[in-house]
Amino acid sequence: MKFTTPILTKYDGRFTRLKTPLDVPAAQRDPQVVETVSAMLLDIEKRGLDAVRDYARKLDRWEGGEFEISRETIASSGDRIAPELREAIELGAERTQAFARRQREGHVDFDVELAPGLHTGVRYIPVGRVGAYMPAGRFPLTASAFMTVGVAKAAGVPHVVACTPPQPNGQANDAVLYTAHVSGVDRVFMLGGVQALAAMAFGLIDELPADMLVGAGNAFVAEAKRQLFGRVAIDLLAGPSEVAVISDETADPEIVAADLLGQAEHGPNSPAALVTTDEAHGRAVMAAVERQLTTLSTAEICGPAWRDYGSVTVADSREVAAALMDDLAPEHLEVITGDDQWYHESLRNYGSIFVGEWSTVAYSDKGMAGTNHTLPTAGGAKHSAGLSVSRYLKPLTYQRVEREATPTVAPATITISASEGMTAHEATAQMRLDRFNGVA
Ligand code: HSO
Ligand code: ZN
Repeated sequence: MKFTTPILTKYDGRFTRLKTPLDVPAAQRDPQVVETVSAMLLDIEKRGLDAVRDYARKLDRWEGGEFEISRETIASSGDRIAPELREAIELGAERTQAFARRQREGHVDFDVELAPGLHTGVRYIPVGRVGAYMPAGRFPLTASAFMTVGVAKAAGVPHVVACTPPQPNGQANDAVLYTAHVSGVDRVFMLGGVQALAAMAFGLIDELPADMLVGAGNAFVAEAKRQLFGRVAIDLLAGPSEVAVISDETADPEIVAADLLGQAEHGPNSPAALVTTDEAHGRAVMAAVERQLTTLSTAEICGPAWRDYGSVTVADSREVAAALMDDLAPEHLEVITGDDQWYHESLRNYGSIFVGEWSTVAYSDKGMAGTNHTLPTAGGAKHSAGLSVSRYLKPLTYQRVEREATPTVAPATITISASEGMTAHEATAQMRLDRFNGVA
């Protein structure tokens, strides 16, 4: 199959945006998707498990029986996969946990005495109940539970349930089950899509509703999370996976091309952007992509992605290259240049950065780099970071005000409350001040 390449654009000094999925209507903003999900959520909330069963029959080809996957089936999933896959999954769990535990140590409770007797502080308390969605779409994305279940457990979440849709053979994917198992999952249900998220959020399959829903899925799953947000917390709303590379003449075009195709593989609408300070290098990468597409078994996916969502931009300085990237704010950003450290220190907007030619996105995708692969897409990296231990922790504040602190808090509270006309607020402070002064 022959795919046309994107055109190489020379950055001409005027501000141009790189191609992003925001340039096309995102699936989750498709009114059809919004309406379908809304109707399903209302129906499931009203009719409960009966509605879940109806949707499971219709959409998951579920044939009755328990949704819950037994402890034995989960525990023995490792025996049903190849030994080298089992070992790879164990390594991924170990790495992801090690990174997450280290990040957990960075959240340190504190207590500060802001004035004599005025003690305030923060305690990091994990969310109580997490529901993780483990997708099994075009590819099973085995590592997903490291990031959702495993990191939640490292944060100290006491109860984590997971849902995964049945495969065409009616069973859950064993590699996915084993990943969830080694990540410490408490319960797993074989349930897909909107009905799975609704069942977790409404407490229909577990004893209690989930407080937070995490995990990637298709446009319907993302839309369900968006509509349930508020009632539950969510990790983020993921669109098509993205990759961007900044490289120059010091980079191997074959490596850059492979890494662009490496994420374009996620789907025909997965953007892959190259920004380079060297035109000849940009052209060499484009030629390498074409060559690699002729032998790649998933060229049917990567090819259209590259054709429709690929971009190659020549910037005339590293400052311009960095500015273009910060505006794109890609999910994954690779830097393969003679100036890697400068870029690493200068760039501000990305889900996760991969510095140097030996760092490739797939290492993080599959859990081997220890970092989380659940990252903001579609420019979300401008305002948010990806999933991590921090997302599962609530920095809860407290105040313990001793009698002696009263003169440092009450009078100003009285003044502000009185000026607002909030008499009842004023009274709470006045009463204490009077007692402190011994007049009441
Ligand atoms: N790149 C995806 C995660 C993934 N890819 C897992 C392959 N396996 C979203 O960050
Ligand atoms: Zn990926």
